[in-house]
Amino acid sequence: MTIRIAVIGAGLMGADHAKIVANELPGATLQVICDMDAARARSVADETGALDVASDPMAVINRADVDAVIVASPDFTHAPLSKACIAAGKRVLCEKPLSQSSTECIEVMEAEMQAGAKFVQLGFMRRYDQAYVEMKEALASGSIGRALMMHNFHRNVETPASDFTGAMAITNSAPHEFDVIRHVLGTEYASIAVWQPKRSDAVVAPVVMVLETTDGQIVNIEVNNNANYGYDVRAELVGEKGAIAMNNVSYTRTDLKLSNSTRYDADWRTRYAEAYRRQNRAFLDFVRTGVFPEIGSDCWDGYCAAVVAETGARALAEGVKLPVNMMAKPEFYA
Ligand code: ISE
Repeated sequence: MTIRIAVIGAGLMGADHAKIVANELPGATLQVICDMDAARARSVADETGALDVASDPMAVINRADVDAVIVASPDFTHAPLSKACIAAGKRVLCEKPLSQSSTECIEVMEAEMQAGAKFVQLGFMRRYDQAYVEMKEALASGSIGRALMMHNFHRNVETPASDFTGAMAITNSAPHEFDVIRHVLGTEYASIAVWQPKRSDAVVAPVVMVLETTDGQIVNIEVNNNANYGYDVRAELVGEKGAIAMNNVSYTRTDLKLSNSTRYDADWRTRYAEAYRRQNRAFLDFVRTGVFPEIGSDCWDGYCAAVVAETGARALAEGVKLPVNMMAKPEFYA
């Protein structure tokens, strides 16, 4: 039986998810594209062969011919739409963040707990990227010994929006690192401190964060949303016996004039194309079986990312290192 999927939001990420559902998810049907902008919904539907278009997300979630939902609308809609999916008893793959407010994340967790089952998988797709998978395996096998440090870079060509700020580097971009690092290390954060170099012409200067984990590891993260040259994510996990670093994915190298060069991706959609495919296949299995994907991000993970981001934004504003204070993990998410 095919799973009929609605994609809510026909922007960059919605269009990308629609293509994956249409072309790379055997067993799924792209049932509806929903966007408040009817022309945008139509254009994505035409491109992907979606069966229908709509403009009211709540109505779409409740349609009898929709089995599962992908939410890729603006950030502030993620939590209310996830709650609507829970109320309708439908599994949802919700783009990150679950919410930028940890209080709102708690509300979604409460809705899930009341429903008695997990319904929300979060789109922290990096967990499915092979580099992070191998880092986690290296720790599990003991090959590099116990983890000591993790170094991370996250660079975009330019800020995604003109009103982007340094705080948003922490609340919009860094949550990917916050999530995948605690997933790889299997620990939580104890504190965060944040710095920004001063640049006279800065639109958004880079942000450098240092976090301590509850297991005593040190994590540093540079987020540079205006790196100019390409989408560049790097990570190196340092253990007591060795280290494991991510290689940039590049199929070719050009040799010319006594030098060689490789290409950068323009953004995350191509860099993480395989991770998105794996994530969305895991979501389809979740819809079919009701068993939450082994390495997927759930609402608790969304809450953790939101708490670290909120604390990081305050640490930047106040210029001090702050403790990361999280609620006790509910038994339901253990
Ligand atoms: C964007 O919102 C994302 O989610 C991307 O994956 C990330 O790389 C980028 O920095 C964010 O702005």
